[in-house]
This record gives sequence, C-alpha cells and structure tokens, in this order.
Amino acid sequence: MPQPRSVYNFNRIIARTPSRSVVNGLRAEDRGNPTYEGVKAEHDAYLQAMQKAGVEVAVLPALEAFPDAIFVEDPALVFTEGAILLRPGAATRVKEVEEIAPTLRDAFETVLELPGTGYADGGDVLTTGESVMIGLSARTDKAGAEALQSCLDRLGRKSEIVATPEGVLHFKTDCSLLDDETVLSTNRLARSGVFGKFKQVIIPEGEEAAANALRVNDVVMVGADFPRTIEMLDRAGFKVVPLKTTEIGKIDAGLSCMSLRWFSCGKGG
Ligand code: CIR
Repeated sequence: MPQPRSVYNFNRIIARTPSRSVVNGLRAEDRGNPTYEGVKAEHDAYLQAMQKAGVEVAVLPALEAFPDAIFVEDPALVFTEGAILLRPGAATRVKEVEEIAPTLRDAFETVLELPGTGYADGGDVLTTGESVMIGLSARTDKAGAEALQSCLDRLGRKSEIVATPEGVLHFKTDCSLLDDETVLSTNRLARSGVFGKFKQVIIPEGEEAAANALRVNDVVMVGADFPRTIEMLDRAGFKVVPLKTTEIGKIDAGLSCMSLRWFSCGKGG
C-alpha cells in the first residue's frame, strides 16, 4: 500500500464548484463583490494545478443556499486515518457540514463528529509533521478547539492550541507549511512565537495575504498577486505555482480553503 512521505503529500482532494451566490460570500471588509465568472476561473485553474501536482480531484456540486460552500476546508478536517466533521463559527456556514458529511462517509471508514457545542473551522488548523496546530480565532473557540483535540487524540494525532493574531480571520490566513521543517508566516504571526521549532520564511510587508499558500507534493501554490513572495520562495528553491486569487480574495479566501486534502492508502481513507 502506498504511504505518504510527508504531511504535504496528497493523492486525493475534495472541492466544490462555486455557486452563483458566491458573490455574496462573507467578508470582514467590503472591497466590492467578486464576480462569479472570476471566482469560477480561479477555481478551475486551482483544480487543474491540483491534477498537475498528482492529485485525484473529486468535485461536488454547487450549493446556491451556501455562498461560502466552495471553501470546503472549513466544515471538515481529513487525514489518512479518518475525517472529522467540524462546527463552523459563522452561523451561515454551520449547515455546510450536513452537506459534505455523506461524501466523507463514503470516502472514509472513520468519520468523527465534533462533540459538545463549541466551534472550530478547518481554516484554523495547520497540520505539521510534529502536531496539528489549532488556532483560536473568531471562528474557533476554546471549547471547539478542545473538542477537536479529543477527536485528534482518537485518530492518534498530537495537537496543540495556539493563538491567531487579533483581527485575522483564520490561523492559516497567516501561515502555511512549506516543507517538514519550514513554515511561511506573516511577521505578525511569527512574532507571537508559535513556530519556535520551525525555520520561518517571513512574508514581505504588504503581501500578508500571500501567507495562505499551499504545499502539495512537489509544488507550492502561491497567490499570483504577490510577486515579492513568489520571488522569495523561488530563490529559496521551492517550485512555485502562481495561481490567481484576486476574486476569492475579496471574500477573505486563499488557496488552502478550496480543498480538503489527504493521502489515501486505499480503503477507509
Ligand atoms: C468566510 O468568511 O468564511 C469565507 N468568506 C472565507 C473562508 C476562507 N476559508 C479559509 O481560508 N479556510
């Protein structure tokens, strides 16, 4: 059976076609609606990049009733060992969990449900080789983070609860994993000291939204609007794939949020 070499080795993803209602997606600050056509084009290019990176892509149908449902990373978490159904911290997104649950029950032998009444969004979760980092944010509260830790324990994954900088949507809005020992982080998050054991590559000032990059197998997907970050990673020897995120950026999204990624070793995950 094939085994993942690293936490950024994936051979399967789940994504969801954007709905026309995506133009009404949640955002902290209104910089104008994205266009549906623009979001669709960015999503299509993302799926193509995933296939090129060696991943089998499953695409779920659009959900008009849920403008943010394209961001499948938030209602669930997936690992080789199993899936966890979360409880998103935004009221309009809570029912996205019921929508994705049947697909996960088909794909995984083990599907756990977040116990209790707390909230946790997948965007607040960074999986590293050491542990699963859970960031507290406006979407993930302490009760949700602790409930998630109990699920992660059951899957045999070590975890830790950390802080997200004030005013930042998700923990992973400000960071991503570049390789087994290196993270890409905004300065404001790095300053908090959460990445003590890691080598840290700091985002150039003014390109903070580039921090939500995505390592998939041999490549690092990075927002195409961030030339200084692209150049920095390129010089550091990473194989960079720039992808447009201009439209999804208007609704506070980046590259990690458009997929659930895992390494399937065959049946049951
Ligand atoms: C939201 O506010 O929930 C969406 N407009 C954006 C979600 C981005 N999710 C993510 O980065 N994991």
